[in-house]
Amino acid sequence: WAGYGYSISEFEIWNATMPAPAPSRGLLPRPVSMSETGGTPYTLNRNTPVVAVGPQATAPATYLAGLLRPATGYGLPVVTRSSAPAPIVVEVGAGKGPAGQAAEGYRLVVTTAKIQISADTPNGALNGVQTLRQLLPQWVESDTVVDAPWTVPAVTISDHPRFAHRGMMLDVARSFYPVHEVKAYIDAAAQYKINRLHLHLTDDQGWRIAVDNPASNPAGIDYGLLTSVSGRTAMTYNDNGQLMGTELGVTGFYTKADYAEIVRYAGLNGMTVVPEIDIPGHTNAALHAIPQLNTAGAAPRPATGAQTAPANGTGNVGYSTLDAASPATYEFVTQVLTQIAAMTPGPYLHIGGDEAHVTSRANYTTMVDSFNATVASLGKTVVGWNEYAGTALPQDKAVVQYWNGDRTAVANAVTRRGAKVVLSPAPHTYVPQKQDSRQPLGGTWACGGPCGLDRHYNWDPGTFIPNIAETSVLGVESALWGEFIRRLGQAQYYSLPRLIATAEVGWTPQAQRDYADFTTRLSVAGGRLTVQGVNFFPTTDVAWR
Ligand code: TNX
Repeated sequence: WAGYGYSISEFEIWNATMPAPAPSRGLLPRPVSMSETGGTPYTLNRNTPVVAVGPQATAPATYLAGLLRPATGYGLPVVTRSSAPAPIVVEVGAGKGPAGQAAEGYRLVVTTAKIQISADTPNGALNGVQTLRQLLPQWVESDTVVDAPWTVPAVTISDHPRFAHRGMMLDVARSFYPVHEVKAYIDAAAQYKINRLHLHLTDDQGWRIAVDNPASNPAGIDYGLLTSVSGRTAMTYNDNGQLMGTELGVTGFYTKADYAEIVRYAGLNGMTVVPEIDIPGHTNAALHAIPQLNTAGAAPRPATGAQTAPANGTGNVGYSTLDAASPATYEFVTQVLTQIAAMTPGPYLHIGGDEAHVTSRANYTTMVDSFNATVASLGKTVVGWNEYAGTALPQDKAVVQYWNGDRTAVANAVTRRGAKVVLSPAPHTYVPQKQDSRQPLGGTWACGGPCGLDRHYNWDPGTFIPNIAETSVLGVESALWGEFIRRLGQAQYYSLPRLIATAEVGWTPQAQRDYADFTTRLSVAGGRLTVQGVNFFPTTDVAWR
């Protein structure tokens, strides 16, 4: 063997069957309750159908069969039946899942003779499918046929999330991701039960969503310019404030059909899309494209590349604003939000509101109060970054997304306006922050140094904002800002595995979370991600196997 460059012992290690780490069989996120019932595992059979019980079971059953077919090469037809007995069953209906966990809970029972997933809702069943998937050998992730023993250990699992919102934000404005890359990003996250896709669609560097010209258009705005002009811009800075040479961010934009396809694909994967139009700051791309948005007599703003980069810090942010005194501002915002609302089936519309550093407090309040009311009139729940916590939030119908700064203002929004909270504290959820020198472009401002996997794991969303009840916390969200990250490969490299930490922070009860246990379970996930072709960061915190 020596002549071939490897030794027998290495070969044996490579060839050995790695035992799954106890407890919880390497499941991510860790389920609320699981017992190994022992005995002979279930073995998938070439001729077994996947039986959907209940009209709503077809989608999760189809998803399961679709996951299993490429690697097994089995046909796995999905058939519908009205009652349960069969080897593989996905059952959806009121009262089928764990009591009191209708939205997303599931039960998974595996015996020598059968696999059964039961839930009240399709998304609950989908969560059960994602768990089942992790109980199969990692080769199930292969997109071509593998000759492997398709066994599943005998277990009984009853599981549900701690928080309803387990999100990930993708900044497609600074650097664009074509639809197929967004889908791959969804694929990697969905297996960890991430259920919100927040798309940061607009910023200084680009405008990434098509808006049509409306019939009534008093200001004579050509909305097509948003994408024909600012769907091409993308001049970006790294975290040290350096312009990335002549290397532009990726440019492009989503047509309405593209956006509909993302919404559809996210939905198949149990994810709700939360679109963000960042206003009144972070608006250089709109000001550059639409002359009417610029203060009367002023020239349209130049593209972002002409702006001066700061010496260091968070990239070049906070230098643009809409004009509070101009009627065109409100006409434009209402038109854009109306069209985004119409193409978004989910309940949320995010209006940004962050870092409006060149907007006076009074102008900020005037504009954001108005934008809040516009979102409410469209029947959506408004979401904004925590800078907007003090504006006129619609009563019991607003979400504050915390990233940095004043936590008391967020608590006040909860107490006074009945707002809910999504937590994206920069040190715990910002994935462009570097983990070590292998991520040279990453920033260090959030943690005052590297932001490792442990920082993303070791925090409690239930107590993060002082003096509010945990029921006011909708959940957590990982944020992939795009100043220097380019394309899917880098997005995955910076997000994973820290996104998995966020998934578990959002899912697993605090008392059942332990970093050593987490990294032990994670140690077997690297192989699975590798088979999937996901470019994760092999952090030294984990003894990858
Ligand atoms: C702050 S976080 C921003 C973004 C940047 C990020 C990283 C937030 C709401 N705004 O515009 O991309 O820092 O530099």
